[in-house]
Amino acid sequence: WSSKSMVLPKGYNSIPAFHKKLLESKRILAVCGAGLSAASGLPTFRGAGGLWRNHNATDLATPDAFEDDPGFVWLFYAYRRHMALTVKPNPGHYALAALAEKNPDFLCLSQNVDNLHVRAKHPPSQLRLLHGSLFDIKCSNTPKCEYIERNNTADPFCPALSAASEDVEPGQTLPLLDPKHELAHIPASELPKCPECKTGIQRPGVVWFYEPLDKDMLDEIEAWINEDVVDMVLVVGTSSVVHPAAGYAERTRTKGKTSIVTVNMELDTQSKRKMREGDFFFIGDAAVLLPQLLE
Ligand code: BV8
Repeated sequence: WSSKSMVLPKGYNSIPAFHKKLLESKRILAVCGAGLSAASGLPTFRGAGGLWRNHNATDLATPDAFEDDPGFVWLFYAYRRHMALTVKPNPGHYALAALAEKNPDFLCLSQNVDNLHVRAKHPPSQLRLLHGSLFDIKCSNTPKCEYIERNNTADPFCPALSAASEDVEPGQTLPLLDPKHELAHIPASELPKCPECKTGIQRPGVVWFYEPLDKDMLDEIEAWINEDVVDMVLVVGTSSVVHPAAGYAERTRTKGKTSIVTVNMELDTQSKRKMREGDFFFIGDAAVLLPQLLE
């Protein structure tokens, strides 16, 4: 079935119709992705200009990749920390934080590890960072070793990684992702050891592929969704390919008439296919659209 035959719901991109639905909505969930931080200047993962364009995610964001070459993987994350530290939250982050302040029944799930929601003062009890944070440091022996420490400042994370942050201006393609750029190999011995178990290496506190998300957090989200009908789900700036994050929007529909509101740069066939009566789709920059929609 071609996208031509797909009928989009009436008023799917009407802001007045959305505002009416928002006024009637009590329990609201948001699922955010890299597109929310794009306007802040952080590249997304997939698509043109994506961080993973020259690599697939499993080169960089898996325990095996870290096991094989921790220095290589740390260069990528030192760069991501460096960039996240040099940019600021955008009006999209602030609009979500303002909605949380106004409505205690609004819960924001974010796949982003850039700490921009926190810097936008999003109420912590209404924010769940599904994939952890670049600014948490764990032990490579996780979960056996439970060491975790917040480190908001070190840039580069350790002296051995200075190559990643000195010669890379924010927004520049990391030498790592530019295959032409020969990178010095950083031996694991130059990376800081875990201060707790003394055997592991300190690693970024993010959830890699094939790693489980925090179980307590998942149980909490499950309970929140099952507690009562969810009136609205905002799906903001995500390609919705990574699970379990990608599954939440459709899962909320089972409880009742849930309006799924997507904010994305493109209305792709996959999204068109999933749209139902009462859903909305706003095409454009989340940093511009969210303030218009939520304030
Ligand atoms: C797990 C952290 C199990 C690191 C990331 C079920 C079905 C299928 C697969 C699986 C499944 N369950 C598990 C899997 C495997 C895997 C998975 O989902 N694979 C996919 C790729 C098929 N999932 C996992 O491995 C997860 N773990 O389930 O564990 C388990 C259980 C018990 C015991 C052991 C294991 C862990 C997933 C977490 C991976 N970590 N990141 C890091 O950041 O480096 S994922 C990474 O991609 C990011 O965190 C991000 O969250 C995620 C998705 O990317 P997006 O945020 O969507 O960004 P993207 O670039 O893709 O898209 C940007 C979008 O924004 C685009 O749509 C674009 O159009 C739009 N946009 C751009 N600019 C703007 C905009 N929109 C608005 N405004 C703009 N200005």
